[in-house]
Amino acid sequence: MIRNVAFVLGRQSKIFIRGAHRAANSKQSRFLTHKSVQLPILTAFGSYIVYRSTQANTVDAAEDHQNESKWTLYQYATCPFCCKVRSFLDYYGVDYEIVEVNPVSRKEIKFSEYRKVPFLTSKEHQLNGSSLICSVLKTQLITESEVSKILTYYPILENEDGKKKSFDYQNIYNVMYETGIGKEAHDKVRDEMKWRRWVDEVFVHTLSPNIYRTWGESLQAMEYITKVGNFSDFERTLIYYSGAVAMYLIGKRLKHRHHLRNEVRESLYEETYRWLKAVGKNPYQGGDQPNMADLNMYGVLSAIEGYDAFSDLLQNTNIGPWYQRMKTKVKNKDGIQEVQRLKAMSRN
Ligand SMILES: N[C@@H](CCC(=O)N[C@@H](CS)C(=O)NCC(=O)O)C(=O)O
Repeated sequence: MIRNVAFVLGRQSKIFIRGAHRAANSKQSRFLTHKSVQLPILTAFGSYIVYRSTQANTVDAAEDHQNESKWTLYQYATCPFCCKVRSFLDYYGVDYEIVEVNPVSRKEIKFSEYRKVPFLTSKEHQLNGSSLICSVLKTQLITESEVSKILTYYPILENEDGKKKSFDYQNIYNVMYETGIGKEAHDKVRDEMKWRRWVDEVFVHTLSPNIYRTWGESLQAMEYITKVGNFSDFERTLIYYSGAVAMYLIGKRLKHRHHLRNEVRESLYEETYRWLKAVGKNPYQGGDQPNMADLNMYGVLSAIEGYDAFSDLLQNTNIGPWYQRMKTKVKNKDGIQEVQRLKAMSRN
């Protein structure tokens, strides 16, 4: 992950170290090449690597967590994509339980070929990635079709880029209205899909550089992340300090990678205004009621609630009323009524 402490850990520490080398030619070089800073970070990462190699990885989380509840969400509590899935599940009143994955050992997801979170499992299925999860479950809620049938609408394509193989689900922003929809509804659906993609490809990238913007903010984020995440006491202490340093630096890299403004708050505000323009005079982007774009935007934004970046956002834009409306909708599980309405409409 590029958006959360988990990013610092595991294989991502390699990226951090590579980043440190690159930064030797940049403004960050003064910081990174200073021995008083390098040593504690490298010691911390060194001890982490030794520690990780001594961990036993024998938990079969799939079996442990598959019994009572229909769906199990594998997540990092603070990851925006996971927050997005939780908001979706809560809004539609879907029954689920959570497995908080340890970002260091990731032993809870050893059984899974898909190496990221969030993913959702049931006895028969595994849904990988936040947008696929939302689209498949929304389709299931309104059509009541079998998940195995619904999954055929989201085929996986394999990409081979040199040695690297990756897999992409298709149509992840499509809810499959099996009965077909009229022209007006179709235009709305296209708009909804466009904004859902924007949340994943644009908006979400403004978050990390903003929550790790300064040393103070980076420590604030790490304090929260280590508090709610699944860490051992040893990892918690190690990550609080080394993670704050690493994420501060990674935040700067991400700022460049995603072409954010030098003052990253400006990018956060600009993109938020873009969203508010799409909402327009209506209470929601979906009109009188939230659509999937509202829900997804609310979900990722809720990942930074409590941070300075979020209070600044409330003070400098007028996102507050929309955010509050969404929060209430999710809390009240209003999606349950929406599904009933949609089902009644398709019967008539
Ligand atoms: N497109 C995926 C992105 C998920 C993602 O990037 N997850 C991060 C956590 S926020 C992750 O698991 N990264 C791998 C890791 O931390 O090892 C989605 O929408 O779910």
